Amino acid sequence: MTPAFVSPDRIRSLFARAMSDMYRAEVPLYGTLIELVARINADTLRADPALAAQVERNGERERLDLERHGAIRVGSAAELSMLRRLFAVMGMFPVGYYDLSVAGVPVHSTAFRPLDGASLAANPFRVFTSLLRLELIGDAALRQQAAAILAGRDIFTAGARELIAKTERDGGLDEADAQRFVAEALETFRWHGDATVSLHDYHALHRAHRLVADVVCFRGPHINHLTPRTLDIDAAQAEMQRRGIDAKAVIEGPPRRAVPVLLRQTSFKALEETVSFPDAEGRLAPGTHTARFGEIEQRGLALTPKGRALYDACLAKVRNMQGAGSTPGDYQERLAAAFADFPDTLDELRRQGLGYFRYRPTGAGAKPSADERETLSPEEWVARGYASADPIVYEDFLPVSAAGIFQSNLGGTEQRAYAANENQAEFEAALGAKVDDPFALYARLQEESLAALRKA
Ligand code: OOG
Ligand code: NI
Repeated sequence: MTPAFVSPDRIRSLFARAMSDMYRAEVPLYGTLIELVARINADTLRADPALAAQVERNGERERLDLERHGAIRVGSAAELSMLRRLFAVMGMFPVGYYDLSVAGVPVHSTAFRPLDGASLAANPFRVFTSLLRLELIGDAALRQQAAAILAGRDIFTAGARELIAKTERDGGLDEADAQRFVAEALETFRWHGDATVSLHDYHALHRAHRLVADVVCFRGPHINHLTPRTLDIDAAQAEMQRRGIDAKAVIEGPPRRAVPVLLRQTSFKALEETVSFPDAEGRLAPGTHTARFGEIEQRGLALTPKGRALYDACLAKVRNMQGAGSTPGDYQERLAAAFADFPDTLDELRRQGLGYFRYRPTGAGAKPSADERETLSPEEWVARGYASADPIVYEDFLPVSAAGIFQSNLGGTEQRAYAANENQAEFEAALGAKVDDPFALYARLQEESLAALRKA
């Protein structure tokens, strides 16, 4: 008899819940953000029935209250490739490549997330995962020391390794194993109040780059934030400030718009936490480390390559304006000005091919003839009232925003630049797999909705 496997979607939901409970216990301010976002979302939906209907049609109402992304940073190819196998158990796969070295952060990254529409609707939990690039650290001795420390640690429990291998061998896990897997996997993401290196070594690694210290000096890649999704980030930002939470000065991403696009994010600054550092005799010395923070995001329409190119061009305009990003001042106004030419109605965004849409029969009034079914363009389906087109939500990240979030949590003033050296092939070699192209995934969702429309 074949065992009854539980779905990867269920394992991911269990894991996301366990992770949220753990982070809430470890970082109480996270609990405050969750509560604040839930209230703003309920208010927003009540005040905007059209948005409420769209969220309902897109099957997003359920996922909205669960929706989170987290982030971790790992130190070696072995760690990254094992993480890939761990996330695969939960139906999460690497999507996209992000080079953050351009922004002075010596990492490159991907996002592990579900791929298809049904899995995203069940629970879109994602983890932004960065790999440290020791080769970007100038000091050769320090580089070697860091590599040696990393080679000597195992960030996975024996139980997690065993259950990953079992999934790969048998094709799934039963309920009891799934529960055990979640508990074992959680251990990898836990915070450790004790470092594995002396305070002296910590400082040396910290001087190379704060991020090197964060990755190298601990037993595991502690989750450094867990982000809920709001329907109104301006309200969330105002509420954070009203409550005296130390929020980032500016909201990353596009300006506020009638049709939200891509991703807007804000965060509260990383906490300075007490950590103990062992010396050579095993005595513990007290010190501190800042890594963990809180973030809120608003997600909007996924853009096509054409839409994304326009977004990047608009954002570049703001960044070239004097003083961009340095002070909140009139940043939102400069941002809005730079995006003035970016279409801001669903119809325009769709007609110009700037975003991805999910088409559905309206089910009202006129129906297409068999002939029309074959020949009409998506635009004609909408124009003749046969179909509605709702925005497909952006499920990924933005490198410029991610860099801004990293920077504001690395202690503000620190600004370094590494020469741009994006190296996706090397990242994929470390990962042991290719990353998926996000545009292809959105195009597939759109195509599937059109195919269903023609069949309906
Ligand atoms: C990841 C920062 C990127 C986002 O939302 O863009 C990120 C990190 O600090 O490790 O989470
Ligand atoms: Ni984030």
